[in-house]
Amino acid sequence: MSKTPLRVAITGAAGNVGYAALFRIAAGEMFGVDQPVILQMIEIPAEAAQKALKGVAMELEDCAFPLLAGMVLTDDPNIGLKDANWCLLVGSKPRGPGMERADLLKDNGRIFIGQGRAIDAVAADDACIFVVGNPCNTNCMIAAAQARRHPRERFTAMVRLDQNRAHSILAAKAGAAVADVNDLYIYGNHSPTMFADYTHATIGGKPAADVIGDRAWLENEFLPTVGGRGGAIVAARGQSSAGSAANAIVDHVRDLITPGKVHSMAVPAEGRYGFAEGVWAGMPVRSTGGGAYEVVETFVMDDFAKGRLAKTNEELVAERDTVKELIG
Ligand code: NAX
Repeated sequence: MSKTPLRVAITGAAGNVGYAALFRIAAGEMFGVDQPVILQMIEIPAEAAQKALKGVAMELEDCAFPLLAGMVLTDDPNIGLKDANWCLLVGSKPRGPGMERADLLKDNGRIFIGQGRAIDAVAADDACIFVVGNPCNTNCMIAAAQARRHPRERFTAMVRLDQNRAHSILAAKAGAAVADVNDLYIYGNHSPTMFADYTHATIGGKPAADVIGDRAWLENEFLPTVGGRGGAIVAARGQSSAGSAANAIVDHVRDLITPGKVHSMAVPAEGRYGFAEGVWAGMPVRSTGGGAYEVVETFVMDDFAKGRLAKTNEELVAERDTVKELIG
């Protein structure tokens, strides 16, 4: 007997990242090749966005995906998030020319308050909420602050693209296969302040720092290259990451529902690794099944790593404080 379809809501469904992610979800790459899905696609009311959304739905139809059990197209979060088992919050307002970061935080804060309330009102009891739209850590914190039915641990934000970038960059430097790089996790904000912890990473089972043999490169080139990769993609492509972001969305969710997988997610920090109370920070987690996880707290940081953690924490605290009044 076939499984009951999962309801997967996605905001910003007609945007770059949404467009790239939807086909992979419908193909079964996120939830498995025996799991039907109903895609509940949400866009802003503007005519152009709704028209584009219709076009995306037409293309999904044209794929004749056997797992695609239905589609909902809407501009209303209360319809799009209704009974959703997964809420992928991808859409957000981009930073305009001359716009202050604080204004961006507040504008997006309002969006995520609205969506957080809608999730609380209409999403499935078992809903997992996954925030991609930037600034994703703080947007996630804002959405979670609206939750009464869903525990805040169910709200996670994406640092997986940063982990994947770090893996590839380290593997290339070592002349090793990506699969040989392990235990490389992202801490803190999804921003250039993040810490891609090479100090515990291994390459072919040996400490990465020994294999690379160049601490200065790791500190002064590797970290800024990972942190600045998003900007480098924009400079090269004229558009921000879409295919790789969609791939990271698939990786985040697939690993979150795969018991035993250890991977990077932004989660409520609760003082772990020295992060402040209330912020959502990237850190390693081990999935325990059904979208649940436990934080891996056993990595002991050296002074350099502690300094990097403090820096990214400082930025998260500043973001939290900027939106404090908004969320009460
Ligand atoms: P686009 O501008 O191409 O698409 C965003 C879409 O969201 C637009 O179609 C817009 O109409 C829609 N939207 C805006 N507000 C909405 C709302 N309130 N409800 C529903 N839809 C809404 O951006 P795209 O390149 O797709 O990026 C989407 C978001 O992902 C951005 O915030 C971006 O910064 C963020 N990213 C985060 C990443 C991460 O690692 N955490 C990586 C990829 C991506 O850059």
